[in-house]
Amino acid sequence: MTSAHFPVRPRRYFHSRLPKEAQRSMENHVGSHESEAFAGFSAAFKSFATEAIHVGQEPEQWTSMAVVPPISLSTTFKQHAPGKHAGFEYSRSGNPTRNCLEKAVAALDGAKYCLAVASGLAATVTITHMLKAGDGIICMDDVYGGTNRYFQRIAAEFGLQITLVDCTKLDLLTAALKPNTKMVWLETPTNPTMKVVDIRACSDLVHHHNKDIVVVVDNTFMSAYFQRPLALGADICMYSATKYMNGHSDVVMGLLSMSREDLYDRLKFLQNALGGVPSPFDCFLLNRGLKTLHLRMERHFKNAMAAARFLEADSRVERVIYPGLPSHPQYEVVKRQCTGCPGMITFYIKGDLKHAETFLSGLKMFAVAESLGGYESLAEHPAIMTHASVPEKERTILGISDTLIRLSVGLEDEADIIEDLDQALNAAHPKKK
Ligand code: P1T
Repeated sequence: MTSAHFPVRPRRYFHSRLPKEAQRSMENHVGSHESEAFAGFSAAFKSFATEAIHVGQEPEQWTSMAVVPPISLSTTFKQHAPGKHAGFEYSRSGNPTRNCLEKAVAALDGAKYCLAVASGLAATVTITHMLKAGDGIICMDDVYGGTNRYFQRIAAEFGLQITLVDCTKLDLLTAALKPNTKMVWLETPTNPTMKVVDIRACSDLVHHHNKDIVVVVDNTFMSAYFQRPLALGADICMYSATKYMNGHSDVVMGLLSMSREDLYDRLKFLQNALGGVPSPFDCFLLNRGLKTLHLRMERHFKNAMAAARFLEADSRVERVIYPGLPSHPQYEVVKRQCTGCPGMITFYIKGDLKHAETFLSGLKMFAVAESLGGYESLAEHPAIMTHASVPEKERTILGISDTLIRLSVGLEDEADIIEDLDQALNAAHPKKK
């Protein structure tokens, strides 16, 4: 038996341990959001915080009864006899610390299974290895630059047919479906133009066409706290866990959640056979990060909402794209599909490249840096930084222009965030005396 056979705890198992009366009172309780920013959004997922803190972490699994899962650094595990082991053989195929993390993430995604891999891109590569030369992938037109680069410059070289489609338009998705289509890759909200895809509508459409097409959602921007792609019909929920899931900008990791056993068996095989697994120390850190995911995301939303409103009202800003604002083109989908919005804001500054650069250099608290989803506020210029590998023609069509700026609003004090944005806007557009 390998670690793959350790069952993920059934969801809501705490619930079933409670006295009947407490169970009844909990059944009426839906997770509550505290900030007014959440008005109109779907209710929080039930028992999310409890599961983030407890699922997969049971002290009884260790002879020491450690409350915090230990970091199991051993690369190999003693067998009672050849082929007869206690759940673990070799750390690439299964590791106790990784196991705790995978169980917790599966619960948070409402999934039966989860697999952790070495990075978000390793997750993308692992999934794509389920396909073979000649198969077709439909990919959302706006995705993280590295995902675009992998599909167009590596997977395509191996004979996979990549078609980029704006999946916010269902007729375009319908037209793109071909007999060889094996996978539809959605990212929502998209990086960096924040387009929101209706996961339920796309999954239904694709599966109605052919139930065997695998629908993947890159859930990096929303995190498990704000969006559950599997409950909306997707087959695989994928993360760059480097971002919100970890939340502390100190781990690079990818995660894959799924409930279909056939997909799990194949991806578990690929996780081991391709070999891109995370270290036990990184698993420990990520597992720890999950414990505060709910608290962090609520604060990211509150801060980002305030920053988005400030920017939208500012005459030095051309346009703000934030899914939490009623001005977002897919605002109705967002409210239906998500329980809140993350700290990611994209905006166009008035002027040209010089204004964008002066704004970025003028920031004092925000760090100009790639990545996102950590406790600290970051700002970047996608055309020069994260999306430089996207061909210029595609960038132009997508609106990744010289004046586009992407913010990852952190957990600092709201007033300080706005003050920093304001003074950097002043640097780019000095007020006339
Ligand atoms: O960096 P890595 O953990 O390999 O994840 C890649 C990835 C996948 N999907 C999305 C939506 C992402 O944003 C990323 C990584 N993105 C950045 C580094 C960035 O600054 O946008």
